[in-house]
Amino acid sequence: MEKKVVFSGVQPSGALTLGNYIGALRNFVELQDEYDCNYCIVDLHAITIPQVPKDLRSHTLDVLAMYLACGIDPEKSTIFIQSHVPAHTELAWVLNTITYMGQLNRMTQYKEKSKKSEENLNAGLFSYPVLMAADILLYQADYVPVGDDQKQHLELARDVAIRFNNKYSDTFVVPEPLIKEFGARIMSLQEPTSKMSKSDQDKNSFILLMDDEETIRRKIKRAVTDSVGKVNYTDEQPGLKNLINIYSVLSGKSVEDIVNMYKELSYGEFKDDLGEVVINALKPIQDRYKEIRNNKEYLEAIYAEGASKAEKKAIKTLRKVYKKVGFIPRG
Ligand code: AQP
Repeated sequence: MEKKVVFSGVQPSGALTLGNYIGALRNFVELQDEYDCNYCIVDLHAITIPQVPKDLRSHTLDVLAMYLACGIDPEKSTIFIQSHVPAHTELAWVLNTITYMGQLNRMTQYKEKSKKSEENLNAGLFSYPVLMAADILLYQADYVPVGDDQKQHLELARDVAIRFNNKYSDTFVVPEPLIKEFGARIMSLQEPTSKMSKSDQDKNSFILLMDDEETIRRKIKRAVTDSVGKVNYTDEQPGLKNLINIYSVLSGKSVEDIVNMYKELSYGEFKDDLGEVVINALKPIQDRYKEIRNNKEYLEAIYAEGASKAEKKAIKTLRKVYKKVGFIPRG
C-alpha cells in the first residue's frame, strides 16, 4: 500500500525556538517511518517580512542543519529549499485567482503581522496563506503537521483545494492538519498569553534551540509566573501552565505527576529542574548541529538531492493544474 503523504515547512526567518521544536520539528521526526514526508525550508515565505540577504542565506542553512540535527533523515524524507522548486510560486499564482480577498483579510497572522509593518505593508504578507496552500497541495499531502497557530491557514488550504476540485474536477487531495493536543502552542516566557515566536523583539521571551546552558537557565528563571505561589496547572496561572507543558513534553512525565512533584516546592525549585530538563533535551541536538552546520558540502548535497526529488513530485501536480485551467502545454 502506498504511504500517505506529509508536508510541512519552517521559515528561515531567524534562529529556531523551543516552540518551533515542540510544535513542529519534533513531530516531523516521529512521522518519517510511517509516511512519505516532505519537509521544506520556506524561504519564499520568509521574505514577506524584511530580511537581510546574508542573514537569510545563513538562516536557511541553519534550518536545514537543525532539521538534520533533530533527526530528520534525508534517506527517508524529502528535505528541500522552497525557492529551488519554482512550481510553488507557479501554483500559488493560479490559486490566487480562486482565493477570496475577504477570506485572506480574516487571517489572524496577517492581522498581527501587518500591525507590525504598517508603513510598508506588502502584498506578499497578505497572500502568504495562498503560497502555503500551494506548498501543501503540490505534494498531494494528506497530512500537515503544524503548531496550533497555523490551523487557520490550513483551513484556507482545504477550502482552496475543494474549490478547485469543484470548479475543474478532482485534482488535489484535501489535506488534514496534524496538531498535537499537547504542546501545539508554546507561549512566550515573558507574555504567556502570546505564542513564543522567533521574531519577538524581547530575547527573554523565547528559548533558542542553540542557546547555551547558562542562557537557558537564566531565561527560565526570568520567565513570568504569578503571585499565587503554588505550582498548579490552571488557566489562571498561564505562565506556570506553559512551563509545565514544556516540562511535560520534554521529560515525558504527565502534567499530574509534575504538579504532584512540585506542589510543596517553590517556583524557584521547579524552574531550576525545568532548566535541566530543557538543557538535557537540547544537548544531543546541539551536539549534532555543531557537527553538521559547518559541513557546507554535506548540506549542499542534501538540498540539491532534495530539490530534484521534490521537483519531480511537484511538477506532476502543476502539469495537471495547468491543463485543467486551459493553458496550452509547451509541447
Ligand atoms: N510557539 C509555538 N508553539 C508551537 N508551535 C510553534 N510553531 C511556531 N511557533 C510555535 C510552529 O513551528 C512551525 C514553523 O513555524 P514558522 O517558522 O514557519 O512560522 P511561525 O509559525 O510564524 O513561527 P514563528 O517562530 O512565530 O516565526 P516568525 O516569528 O518568523 O513569524 C509551524 O508549524 C508553527 O506552527
